Amino acid sequence: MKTTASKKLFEAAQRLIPGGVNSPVRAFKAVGTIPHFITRAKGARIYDADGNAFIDYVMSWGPMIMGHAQGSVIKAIARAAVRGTSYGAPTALEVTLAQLIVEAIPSMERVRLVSSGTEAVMSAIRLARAYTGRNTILKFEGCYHGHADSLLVKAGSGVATLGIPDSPGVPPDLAQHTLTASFNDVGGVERILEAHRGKLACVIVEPVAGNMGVVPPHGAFLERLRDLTRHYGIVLIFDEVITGFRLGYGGAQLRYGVIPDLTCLGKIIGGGLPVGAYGGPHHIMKLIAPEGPVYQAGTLSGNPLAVTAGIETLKLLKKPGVYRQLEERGRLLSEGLLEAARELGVGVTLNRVGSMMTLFFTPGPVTDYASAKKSDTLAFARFFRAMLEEGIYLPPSQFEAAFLSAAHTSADIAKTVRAARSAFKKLKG
Ligand code: KE4
Repeated sequence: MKTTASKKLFEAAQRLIPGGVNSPVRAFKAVGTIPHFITRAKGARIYDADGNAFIDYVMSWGPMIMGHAQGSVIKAIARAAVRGTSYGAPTALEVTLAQLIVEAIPSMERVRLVSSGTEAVMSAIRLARAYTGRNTILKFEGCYHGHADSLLVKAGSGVATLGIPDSPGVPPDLAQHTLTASFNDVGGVERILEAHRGKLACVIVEPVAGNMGVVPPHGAFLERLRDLTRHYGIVLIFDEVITGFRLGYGGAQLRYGVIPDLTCLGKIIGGGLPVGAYGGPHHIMKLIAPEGPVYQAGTLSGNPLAVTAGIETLKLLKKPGVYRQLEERGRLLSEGLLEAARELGVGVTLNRVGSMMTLFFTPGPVTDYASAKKSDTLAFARFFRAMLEEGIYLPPSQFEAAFLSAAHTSADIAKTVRAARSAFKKLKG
């Protein structure tokens, strides 16, 4: 496969931009090859600077659920652009998007729009701390909530000990306020909540984890988190930046019937342009400035173009049958991949919820970060490269989610399964 143009662009990019990319995972470091510089995309396909075409399962890490360059979204953005790109003043568009969000997710009685998932989570954490008057937060190992300092923290030595920075530049005296438990480990959560009784502001969780690879909640995990946080007077935050409008029009909370206090959104609600959001009940959200004292602001929050793309995307998702097709295509792909792996004797585990999934190169099961880390990441990297050669663009890391869109056809899925069969053969070769 020709990669001359991408190679040249990557060399130029590395001279100007750290790692040659504007977000680390894009550098393909985990898969032992250079990134492909993309020039355009349409439907389920992306096209690189050397003219190679790929069926895309990254879909911009989730936002492009209706497919790339979707007709009505593009037309709406174009119409909005000629009216100006940013006013720094309120618009009717923001009211429309807020209305769509609170109608879809009733626990979000009030919502604040921001420009990224990181901003949404950072603001929700600050709000939970202000609302409870407490400083400590609890997250789960392997869950990623954006790059705000309080969230770049890893577990201390013992289960109830204080967090330690997971990146240089995060002050240890801030990291100590972040505790971590294992995903799906209710007992561990109970021990931490009891040991830190009266000190915890919030528990934040990806209701379906996507950032250790896809790991669904097992049994009554989410229900138990809801009961325990209510018992201890702790704010429960669902980080639905990935799952919001992905796992259904009401996100994971309506799919699983567990309602958090605060919800964070991103990705899909921007339709490929920068939008994040956080929201919850009126009695908590009224603390947010300028109504209340908790400060949060943003030059481009509620940007008219980004909000227009989000409105159009949600309108398309509201149409009957969209999620049924996403579910069906997700099932078709996962069954095809598992059948191919079984035929060729490759030990894998596939975790899927709806149209997001991860093929782990471990016999499994994968129920938390510790079991996800048992995956053979070298085998994954070889599989990734072999699939790329076959024209299939997977997320360039074992610990990410692959996403389908409404634009992926059953023919695309059949091609993907055929490609996987050849890739598995290469692995066994
Ligand atoms: P952003 O700031 O990247 O918009 O959102 C941060 C974020 C928050 N919460 C969850 C559950 C997320 O998955 C993310 C961002 N996801 C990553 C992919 N795992 C974005 C890709 C990247 O970092 O380049």
